[in-house]
Amino acid sequence: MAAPDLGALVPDTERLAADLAALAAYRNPDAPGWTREVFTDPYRSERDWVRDRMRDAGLEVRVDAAGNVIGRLAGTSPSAPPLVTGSHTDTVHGGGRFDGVVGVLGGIEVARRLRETGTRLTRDLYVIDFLGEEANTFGISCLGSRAIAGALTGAHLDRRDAGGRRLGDVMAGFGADPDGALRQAWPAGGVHAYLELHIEQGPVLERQGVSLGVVTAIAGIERLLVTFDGRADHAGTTPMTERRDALAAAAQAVLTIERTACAAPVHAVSTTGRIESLPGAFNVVPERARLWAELRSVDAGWLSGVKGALASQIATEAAARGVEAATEWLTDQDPVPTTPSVQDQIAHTADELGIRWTPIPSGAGHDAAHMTPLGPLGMIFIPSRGGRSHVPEEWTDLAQIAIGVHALAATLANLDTAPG
Ligand code: HGY
Ligand code: MN
Ligand code: MN
Repeated sequence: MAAPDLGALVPDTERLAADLAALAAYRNPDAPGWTREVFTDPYRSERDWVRDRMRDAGLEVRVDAAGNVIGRLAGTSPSAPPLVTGSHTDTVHGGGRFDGVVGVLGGIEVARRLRETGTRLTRDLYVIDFLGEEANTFGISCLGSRAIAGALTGAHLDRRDAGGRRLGDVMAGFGADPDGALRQAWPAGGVHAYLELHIEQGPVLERQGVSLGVVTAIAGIERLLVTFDGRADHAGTTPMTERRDALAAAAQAVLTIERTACAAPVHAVSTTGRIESLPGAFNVVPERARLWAELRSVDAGWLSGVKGALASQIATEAAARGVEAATEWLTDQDPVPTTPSVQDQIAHTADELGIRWTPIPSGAGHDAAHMTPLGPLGMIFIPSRGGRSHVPEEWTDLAQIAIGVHALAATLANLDTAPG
């Protein structure tokens, strides 16, 4: 079979812009920025739109038990291990227009361009809009990709949110089949390669003036919930030396969590994203406080090793205030190195297309991190303006998105004929 004309696979930029604008219209009008959280109505209607766009692009579309929207473009040898691309279209609260979206719409545009240029791949190409990649109120992200990888468990489905809702019930209410989602894992090693296009969500590519990032590793994430129990007292009459102030202990823990990452000898970040305190009155010393935080690193040893030390430091500091601190680890997502042969394929393809690239680790988590059991995996990054993401200001120029989609299409075409 003749080698594909990679130059011809350049995306239709106007069509891509129209898709980006159409998808961006699906958001919660009462929330800031682009808010399309998992299981919400804007998310539900947006995925119906994605399903229709996949069909318009000539893909056979199905929604699996976990609620993943999966489009298939048949190859000439459907029995060969397939190629897979995709990402997510759910957002954080007050998020932006490009996180995840460029990977889903980019995959659909790749399918259109392959068909329009008559470029028949040997292998089937799957384009997936994974369910619920973002962290949610159940403390478990990447719901759809975990299900495909066989990593979604019954314990996950039994998780409850602050309102007492059970994840499995909420998935069923959204139209998924949660018990079926536990039995739908794709065969281990059954995929020729998984390749995801995503915005960098950081400042590196823009600062280096480079169009493409070849992702070398995806950071692991450890999320924790710490509960502090002190004693409520009158805020006016209780001497400072006799208080058991749960919120003061939590505030100290926030800084301890921050210092833990700052002092790390390897790549590490930490964030306390939420804190709450009870009874929450001006004139009562807080009796109970809770904080939700996360640690991230591409260094697996540091990330797993730091947990014990951090939990005991938080408990010791709280005890010095007469407050009891209990740490619960909510999720563990190990750091995932991408596959060197896929990294090389992306880099080689970018060279062929004359696109400047640089190797880059991902501080953000991605569905790709869960695709490891299925086969070789890679990610392509495109620049984020000012390094901003998870905010309404999130932005990537259309021309940069087009370069990323072109690189995605051409790398998939090259991977198609590359040995397994
Ligand atoms: O949180 C993350 O890293 C990803 O954007 N969901
Ligand atoms: Mn994302
Ligand atoms: Mn995100």
